[in-house]
Amino acid sequence: MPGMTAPSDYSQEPPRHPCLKINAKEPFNAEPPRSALVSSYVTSVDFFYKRNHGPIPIVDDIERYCVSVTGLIDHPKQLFMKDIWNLPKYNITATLQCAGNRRTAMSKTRTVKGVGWDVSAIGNAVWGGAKLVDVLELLGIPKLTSATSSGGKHVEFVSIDKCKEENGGPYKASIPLSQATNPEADVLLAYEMNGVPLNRDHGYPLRVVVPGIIGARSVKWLDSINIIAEECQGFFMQKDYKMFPPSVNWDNIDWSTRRPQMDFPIQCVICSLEDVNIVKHGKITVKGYAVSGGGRGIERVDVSIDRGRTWVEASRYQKAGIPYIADNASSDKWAWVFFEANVDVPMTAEIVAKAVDTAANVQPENVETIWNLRGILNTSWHRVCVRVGHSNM
Ligand SMILES: Nc1nc2c(c(=O)[nH]1)N[C@H]1C(S)=C(S)[C@@H](COP(=O)(O)O)O[C@H]1N2
Ligand SMILES: [Mo]
Repeated sequence: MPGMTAPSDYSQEPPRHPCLKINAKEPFNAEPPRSALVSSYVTSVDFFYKRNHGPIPIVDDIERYCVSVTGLIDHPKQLFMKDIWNLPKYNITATLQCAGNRRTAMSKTRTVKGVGWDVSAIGNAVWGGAKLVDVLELLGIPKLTSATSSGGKHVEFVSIDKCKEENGGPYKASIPLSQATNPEADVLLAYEMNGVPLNRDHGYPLRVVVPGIIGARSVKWLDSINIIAEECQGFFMQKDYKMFPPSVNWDNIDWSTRRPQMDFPIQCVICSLEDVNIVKHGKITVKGYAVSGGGRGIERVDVSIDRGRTWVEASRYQKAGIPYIADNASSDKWAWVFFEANVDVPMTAEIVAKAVDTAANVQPENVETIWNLRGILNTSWHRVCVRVGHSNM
């Protein structure tokens, strides 16, 4: 790994914003307060959740840093940053969401294994970089290829961070070659986040961003790209980030029976309120984010103040002054949509939000029905409690 090294301890971690809520210190895992998410359509780098599995790598010589592309291709190649910078640059606004978002709430039903997260293991950024499709074209793989002549069907991304789950080896993941070579899938090798070079926490100098699928596949600190026949056999593809039914426990689990999770399902969360709130009067603005996987737009967000007996439709927007229309060219396909509804609640109320995507997928009513032992993909109706009165009541 020329130009980049991976520390084996946490003595050289980067500085972080003091407002982040730390869910695990080493490796560093932290999320912003809920209210910070809805204060800006593009999440600031400081407030963007940080999800790591080892110490943060260090670039000691950017001139020497390169990504090696190997595997089932005719001409393996080393790509330096200048090669990546030379390719057309794209700015893609995409929401990254950890599969473990809202895990803490799922663990209240039954214990789950994994770092606890509230509702902010998600963020929306403008990622700047080269499209993977252009990089692969440099290597002789044409657009819209599902298999290379030597049988390559998957693109594996390998980092250099030392992860205990990999017995000290690097984090890795793969996506299908057909997705990697589809220009419309917008898979990026990103070197910028919100117009500035990536910082160390988010993958400096180069990371993968795969829009519309769980954050786990967007590998940071990219070291090599391998064209392989079968999907990546790493821990995070085969022994983690898979969705199991509620009947599977740690005694009867068979990891080989499930596919690695890719798309994330329809999700929405109220961010203007905490789990329990005491408010002065009943007029409340309910504001939050909604997002779906696979580039599916947000068709509707419903809000209820009576536990889901009756509903009102919230307004939706991405950018101020531009009406959001799902699947329209004016909207950011891969980005979250904010929703807002003004409600008048009685003395006490449970406020609920649920979203519907353009395929008419809707969030499940209860977390119990989607409980899984790793606590991933909690997309159940988001509920918060409100009591009208004084805080000293
Ligand atoms: N090299 C590397 N890439 C990684 C990870 C990691 O630990 N190491 N974590 C993954 C997970 S699980 C998520 S959700 C996202 C988080 O990206 P962020 O820290 O930039 O928000 O990065 C992914 N890429
Ligand atoms: Mo994640």
